[in-house]
Amino acid sequence: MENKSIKNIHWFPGHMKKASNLISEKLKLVDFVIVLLDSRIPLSSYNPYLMDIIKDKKKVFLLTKEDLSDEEESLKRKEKLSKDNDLALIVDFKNQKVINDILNLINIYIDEKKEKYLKKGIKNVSIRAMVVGIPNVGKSTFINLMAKKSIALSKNEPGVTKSVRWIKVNKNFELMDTPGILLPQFKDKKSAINLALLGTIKEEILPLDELFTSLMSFIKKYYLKEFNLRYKTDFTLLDKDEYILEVIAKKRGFINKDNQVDNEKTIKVILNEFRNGIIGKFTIERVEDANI
Ligand SMILES: Nc1nc2c(ncn2[C@@H]2O[C@H](COP(=O)(O)OP(=O)(O)O)[C@@H](O)[C@H]2O)c(=O)[nH]1
Ligand SMILES: [Mg+2]
Repeated sequence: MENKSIKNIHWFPGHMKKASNLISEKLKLVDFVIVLLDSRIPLSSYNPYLMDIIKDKKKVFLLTKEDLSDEEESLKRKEKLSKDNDLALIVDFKNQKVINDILNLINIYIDEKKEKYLKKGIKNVSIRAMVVGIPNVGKSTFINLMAKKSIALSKNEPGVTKSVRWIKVNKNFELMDTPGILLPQFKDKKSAINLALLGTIKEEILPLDELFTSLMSFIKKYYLKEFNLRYKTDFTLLDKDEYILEVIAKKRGFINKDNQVDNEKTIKVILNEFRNGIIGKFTIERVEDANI
């Protein structure tokens, strides 16, 4: 049973290859890559397949959805990601100010390039980047924010790949207007569950009760206090998941006609509140979990 449910959600290697080829092709046109990672699941949004393709490029990691994740964990993750020539920043795209922070960071690369070219007597340099990330991580939101800030409309690039257009953000920086979409890679069942918990992959792919069990074991381990605050309950580590569901269902009136607890509805509501930060700011994949 366990292995069966996960088997179906492995992407065909062909799909992964196609997505990667598209990215490799466009990669030739840029100086560096902006990799978006969901700060709540930085491991599962870090596709090792892609990381291999972009290993020779400089990277700016943006840990997105700062408003939904555990600040302390995001800071630790940022430290881990900022190494060699790579930069990292924790971002909340709901806050417009974030764009300036990102541009300040990118200035580091611009200055490096300027310095290199100045030696050759070239004064005006510009730098180009593309955005990559798994679905729902905030790629479109970010590109739209950049487009609003830009000084020029996207323009077609004659001669090069026809489909590539650039957003001229300022005189030194251009951003490819279409992101590279990554398929999340399910390294293991845990990864699949984490992606399903946040709705990155359809929750129907895993049985809802299994998802709830995983959610509760995570909540019990790290955030029972916040959970109790949200539902005005006093659950302890000893309480069984069925009991927790029953209590919340009754409080919310999620009872069927025949007086049965509507488990499905209750789980869906709790999951939805979890995803939207209503229960609290949570990081599922924590720095002590694994090394990246
Ligand atoms: N709370 C929050 N939501 C965000 C943030 N960035 C993006 N979103 C939301 O996440 C969802 C997916 O964003 P989108 O840009 O379409 O992701 P894409 O699939 O990578 O292009 C949308 O509902 C966005 O409004 C963020 O920093 N915080
Ligand atoms: Mg999008």
